[in-house]
Amino acid sequence: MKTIIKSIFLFVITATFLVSCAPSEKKGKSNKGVIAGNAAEKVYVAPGELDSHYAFISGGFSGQLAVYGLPSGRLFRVIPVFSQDPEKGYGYSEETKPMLMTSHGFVPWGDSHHPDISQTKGSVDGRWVFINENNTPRIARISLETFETEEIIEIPNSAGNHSSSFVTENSEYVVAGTRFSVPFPQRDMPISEMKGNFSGALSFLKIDEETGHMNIEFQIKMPGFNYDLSHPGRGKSHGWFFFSTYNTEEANSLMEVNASQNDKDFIAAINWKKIEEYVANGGGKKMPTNYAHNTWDDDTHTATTEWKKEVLVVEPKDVPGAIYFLPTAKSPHGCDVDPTGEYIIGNGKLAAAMTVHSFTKMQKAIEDKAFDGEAYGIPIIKFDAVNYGMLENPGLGPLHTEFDTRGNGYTTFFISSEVVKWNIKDLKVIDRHKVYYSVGHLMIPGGNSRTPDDKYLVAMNKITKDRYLPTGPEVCQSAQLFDISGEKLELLLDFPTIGEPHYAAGIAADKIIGKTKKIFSLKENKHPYGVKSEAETKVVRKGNEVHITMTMIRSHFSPDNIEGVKVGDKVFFHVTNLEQDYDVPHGISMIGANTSELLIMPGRTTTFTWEPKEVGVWPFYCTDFCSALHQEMQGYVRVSPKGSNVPISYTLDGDIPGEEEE
Ligand code: RUQ
Ligand code: CUA
Repeated sequence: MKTIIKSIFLFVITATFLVSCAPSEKKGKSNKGVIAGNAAEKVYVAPGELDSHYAFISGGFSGQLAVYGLPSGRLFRVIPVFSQDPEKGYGYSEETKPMLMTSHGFVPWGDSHHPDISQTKGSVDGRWVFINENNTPRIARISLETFETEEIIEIPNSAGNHSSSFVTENSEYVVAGTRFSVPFPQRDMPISEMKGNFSGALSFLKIDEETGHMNIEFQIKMPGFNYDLSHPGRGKSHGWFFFSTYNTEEANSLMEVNASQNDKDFIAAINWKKIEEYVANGGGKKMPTNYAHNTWDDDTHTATTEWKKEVLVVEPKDVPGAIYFLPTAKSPHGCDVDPTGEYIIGNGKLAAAMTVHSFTKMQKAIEDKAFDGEAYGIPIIKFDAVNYGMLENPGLGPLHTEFDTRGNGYTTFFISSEVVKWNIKDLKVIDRHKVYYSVGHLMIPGGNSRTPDDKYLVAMNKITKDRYLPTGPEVCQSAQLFDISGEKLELLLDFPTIGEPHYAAGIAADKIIGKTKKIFSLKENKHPYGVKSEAETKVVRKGNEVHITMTMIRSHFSPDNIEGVKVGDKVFFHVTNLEQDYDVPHGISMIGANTSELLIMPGRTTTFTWEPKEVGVWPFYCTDFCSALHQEMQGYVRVSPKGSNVPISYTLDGDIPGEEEE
């Protein structure tokens, strides 16, 4: 025990030393002059030109997903996913609130980690991005037509949904694996009795080919280890999924020591095709549960929550031959599969060497029953029978690996702050490059596919220190762009990111550009309060609710004068943007409304509520500078005392909307 504490202590000291000495090293290797000039040229996207790639970078603790261009590093958009976003009214408007519903109630924040783009035949296809939420386990699907979150599904029997949301090569499944083992199902029990009594759920969500809708097809009730990361097999290993584990010790306290006892943990290899077959033949048990499935309807512009009451649970012992453990160097973090599907790489963050397993050897070992005992009934394959080899002393603290099409892996090293390029076949380091500092994930566009688009590599760093102008105690989070087309890694650019950039997914821009949506068709607007023209606008009282059916168009609201509202009323603004032009949203906000503005896209209807507390004449206005007369885009609501008899009336320039034509 003592020696372990000591070695962890040393490990941390080394880490601190390396991080703190990095700046001077950087200064010695100044980036000025001709080289910097070349790098500048490589990232320069001239005014009016477009980037060649999209990068979708997770916001980590911001809960969102940010869209950048490569190579420029320019930020285009923050897509709200798991957190409320007042800028876009997401999670504030009545239509989007159900997106954030969970079995714990309305949860306004999430921790987003791993975006992954849908695939067809082993290549990213630009239809959807999936991203996991770690804290209140969920997976979201974002449309790459609208760049909006269309679906969020909660994952029951799970906690810390970290080994997620990776997609198989034909988008058959997206997975969710629990990082924290928990009682399954949840129940009241002493924490100290965790060992053998907690479980780790690995969930397989089927993706509908047409709509992208997710459905939890089955959950595998695994031993109570921590399932950290995962990647699908591809090519020859398609049909398998690999999950790294740590805390195979099943410790429940002082984890930094107690979960680092075993010299090896496992990569769990799951033959999902076999389990799929078992389930198709009636296998598995339906277990009662309760979770939210939130879907966005693009016709009604409204999200709804469906409550799911059961989940199909598969016990490993009931599907012999479907699950194996591959011993892997100490507490692996990343679990990555190369583009051919042959090599499975365990990034053992506490080990001196990286483990490279061979899929071919794994199959042979299974055939030969080359096992080394079992864990909870799951066979452990003999290390030598599955291991292709070790990458010895590549650096300190390996976390994640991505690949190019030329047989190379690129691994991040958190402690030694570098990206290392190595050849998988000969297990030899080819090049290494410092990053600033303490890199976590890295991304090569199409990196989780059979066809990486391997010109650029983005390193996502945890610490920035002296790289940017200081902004108080916290410096911005940051990514660094490398050119990997040559033999050596070339650092091109630093650019700041939103929140903590956990992971990213990249894709060539031309796979998306042609299909992004420009407007929502007003004709097809099926929102219950949607209207097609100003003539249909109205204000209706229902008890103490007042429903305003309003329109907006350059440069006025209709109606823009409303009377008859009383203190104690709940006022609903159902607002339709009548524009049918690209890039002409309007906004609306009301003085004192306890919610955000709405930002409404052309053809859309969106709702916010306002509960006036004071009598008076209160203005509302457009919040998005939409036209030369944007400042004139405004109106008034008259609020009378409770019990007053001012009748409901509403006008646009003295006319009563709806009566103009008569
Ligand atoms: S983690 S820095 Cu959430 Cu993917 Cu590895
Ligand atoms: Cu509409 Cu400003």
